Amino acid sequence: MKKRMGIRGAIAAAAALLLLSAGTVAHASDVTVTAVVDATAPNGAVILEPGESTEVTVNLAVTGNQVGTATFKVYTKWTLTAGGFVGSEPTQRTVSPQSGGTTSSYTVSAVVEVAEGVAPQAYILTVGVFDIVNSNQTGAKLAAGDKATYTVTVPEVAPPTDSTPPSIEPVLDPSAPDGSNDWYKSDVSLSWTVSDPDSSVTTTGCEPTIITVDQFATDYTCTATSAGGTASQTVTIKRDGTAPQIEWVGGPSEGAEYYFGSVPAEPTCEATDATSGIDGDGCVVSGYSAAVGPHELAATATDLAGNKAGQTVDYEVLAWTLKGFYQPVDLGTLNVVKSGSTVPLKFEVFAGETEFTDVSAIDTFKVGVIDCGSLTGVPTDDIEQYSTGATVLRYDTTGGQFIQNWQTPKGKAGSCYQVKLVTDDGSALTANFRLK
Ligand SMILES: [Ca+2]
Ligand SMILES: [Ca+2]
Repeated sequence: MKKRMGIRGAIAAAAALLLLSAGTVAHASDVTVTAVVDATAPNGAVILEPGESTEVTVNLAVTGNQVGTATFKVYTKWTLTAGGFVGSEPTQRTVSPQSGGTTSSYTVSAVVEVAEGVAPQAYILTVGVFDIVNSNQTGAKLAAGDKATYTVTVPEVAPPTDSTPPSIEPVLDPSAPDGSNDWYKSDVSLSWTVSDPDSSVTTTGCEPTIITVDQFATDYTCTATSAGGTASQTVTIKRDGTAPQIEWVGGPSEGAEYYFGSVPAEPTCEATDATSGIDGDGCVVSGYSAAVGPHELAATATDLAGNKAGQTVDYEVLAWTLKGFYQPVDLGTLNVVKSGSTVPLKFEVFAGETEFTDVSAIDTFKVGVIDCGSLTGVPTDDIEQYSTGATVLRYDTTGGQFIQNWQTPKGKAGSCYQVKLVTDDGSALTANFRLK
């Protein structure tokens, strides 16, 4: 007997579970439990955005005759996901035996929440009881009754309003041209700051870039579009980090030596620049000299970006070689000569191996009185040979030398004189005389 009753009870429980899932009234029972969600709003509704939740009250009524004790369960939490409602956190209630015509009530507080990402539309939550267990296996038993429904509407998210296009700002490093005339001389880093707090942005031409090579003026444009419209910004970048090229035109050669009188004329220079061009000063030469001594020529040029170029040429101007005075005059001694006589000053002038034969190479011939006392101790030498020719400077082709005939002052016996012959290059020969 007990065994057969147990079989019937199992069949009844299976039928109850089946009916619960089907959402209809259990006709095989004498008593039903009817679920109603939110007594103040039967078949109520709520609007919840993703992430929001609300509390609801589930009212349950058990009506009719029930022989033994029974239990049922109901969820206290419902989560709306992309796949529908998922119940959790079940709570259990116990129904005591009751006679026909009576009703017992049960209240369950529950939470309904909407997960993030749920699409906007209306969803129907169906609430019912489950896991009904009856202590008696015969007679009137508890079974599931009607289910309640509850509508949860996930609203359309209102599109953001945006009436302004994105803001665009170029970010430059260096922040401003570091050369003259708006030229950059160093590498230029360009990026863009694009923003729109109101809506999403798409961009064109806003990729960061680095300009490392010289270029003429080039435009870079960043265009950005949002729901508020399209904006664009343009920056112009020109770069010249290269100094001009300089070329000498004529002039002395680097490291060269020139004898005085043979120095090349002052050179000019030409400057070229591939990108920004040469500034108004052009190519400038300084330091030229044809005088005896070492010299350094400098050529300088600046381009419009401010890059400077310079070149130098070092050369030396050599003095002439003066030989003489020859006999009868002696150098390093005090020549003694009769007052009023004419002394031939004989000498040669060479530029390297080349001998000058033109009197134009001679700059000056000067005679000055000097204090004989300053010559004390200097050996003396009598001049026995006096000149008979012209008293002017000439080149004597026979002797292969210059002759400057100097007529000594008359009536100046006892006086001392110094003669000094200076050539065009500044070289000089001097000799001292005492008249007798
Ligand atoms: Ca905007
Ligand atoms: Ca340049």
